[in-house]
Amino acid sequence: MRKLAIGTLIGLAAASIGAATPADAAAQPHLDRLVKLKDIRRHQKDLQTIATYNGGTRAAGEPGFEVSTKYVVSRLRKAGYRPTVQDFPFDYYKEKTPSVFDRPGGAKYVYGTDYATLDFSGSGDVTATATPVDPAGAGVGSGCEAADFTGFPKGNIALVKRGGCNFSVKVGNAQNAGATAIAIYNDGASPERMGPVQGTASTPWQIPVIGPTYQLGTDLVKEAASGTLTLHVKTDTFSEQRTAHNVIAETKRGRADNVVVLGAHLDSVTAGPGINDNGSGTATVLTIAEQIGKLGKGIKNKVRFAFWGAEEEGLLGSEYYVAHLTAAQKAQIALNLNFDMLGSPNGVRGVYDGDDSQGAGTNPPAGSGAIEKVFLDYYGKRKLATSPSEFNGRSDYGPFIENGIPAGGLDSGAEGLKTEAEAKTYGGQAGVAYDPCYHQACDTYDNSNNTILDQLADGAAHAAQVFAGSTLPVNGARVAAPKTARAHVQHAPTGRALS
Ligand code: DTR
Ligand code: ZN
Ligand code: ZN
Repeated sequence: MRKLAIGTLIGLAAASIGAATPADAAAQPHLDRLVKLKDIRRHQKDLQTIATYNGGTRAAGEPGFEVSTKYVVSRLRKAGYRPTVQDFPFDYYKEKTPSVFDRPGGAKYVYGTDYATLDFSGSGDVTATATPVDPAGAGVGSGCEAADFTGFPKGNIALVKRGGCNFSVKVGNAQNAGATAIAIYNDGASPERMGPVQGTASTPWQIPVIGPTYQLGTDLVKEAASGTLTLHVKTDTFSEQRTAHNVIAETKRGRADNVVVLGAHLDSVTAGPGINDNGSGTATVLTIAEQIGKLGKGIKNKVRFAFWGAEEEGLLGSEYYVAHLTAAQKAQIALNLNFDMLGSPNGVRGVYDGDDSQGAGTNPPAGSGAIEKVFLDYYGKRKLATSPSEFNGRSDYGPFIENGIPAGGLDSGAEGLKTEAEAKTYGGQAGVAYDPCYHQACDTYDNSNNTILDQLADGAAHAAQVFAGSTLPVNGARVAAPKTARAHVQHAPTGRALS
């Protein structure tokens, strides 16, 4: 009998961190079992339908995003929440027709193979002499300093090498110097930096901005340096300010001063429906929201669900959200969990490297390592291998960690290539992208590894349950101290204030 009681307590310790009583343990269902793949796939199917009937995309500023927002709001209401919709402005951009790049009377370059158009390129039809700008990259990068354009012949097309500063800095300097177009070619600094430059110039510009491959760019620079090179660039783009939204909802139960934020971005890129990126995270967080009420008194800390808008435009929704919190509201957030790309077809089980054990120099806020450990312990127990995912801020946890809020999360990989070692561990194909449909039209309902999606959703649900119960190892918050002790803490504080 006694032995049995101890056994129960040990079982409990795996699901929660301290402070629970055996009575809680008996009542606790397991959220990872309540969050079912079938429900996640249903949401993904609905998001696919929304995209299919709205021009094939759910990108911010498009009808497919507006309908996706309404979908999440209505599902949350149905689940008993009172969701709020937070609007924010952003610069909408689209390329109306694919750009043209050629040599008058000569070679025609292939869009998507030889070059790409950068986001926020202006429109134009320019035939002019090409001038290499600081091709050796003296000082900081090529075209990063206004001085790089000293003597630049007004009206010419600037040939600039990638690297050293944001694309927008190079474009701004070129435009100021009187360039009629700018080609920012790749720098060949790594295998991923050989192809066409697919990037964003951040804000709308007047002049066309294209990104040739490393090979084409260096060839053009050579030619321009040894004689006169005439190029033709034509772009047809559109930009205006539009409104995007975050959808936020939270549990009624739980401490309001120690909130666990679970987030996923709701938007896709313009190229496709975004059912893995990020219908998978959206559907998982939504399903957790639908099921978490079954934990009842197991919810000691409020759980807030966030469906971010315009992540693909540069984490705009999460940035706006964090920037518009008061200092007091910020202090009430215990941690952020982020779920972006959970079902990559050639994926891995990635856990954000919150303690930077890989030595990437990411300097995560204290507590992020404890979050990582909750995921690692969970998969360790299930004897499922995981891989550290660089904690580089490339998704919506970025604005949280920048504000010192500990964060963590899961992902199955994006455009990176699966290694031989990963193929041995997880199956799939080495040398092929984790998600071969990343940011493409083929990121549909069928673009999913349901085994990995199921396992990552389990981990997400487990972590949500653990932190709804206690965030003690992450931020030192102790759930519901006994009343007498609380009264004692309220008077006669000593030493330095903590908040
Ligand atoms: N932010 C993602 C892609 C992405 C790239 N690296 C990571 C790491 C962890 C999560 C996501 C990602 C996108 O939405 O495109
Ligand atoms: Zn994406
Ligand atoms: Zn994403």
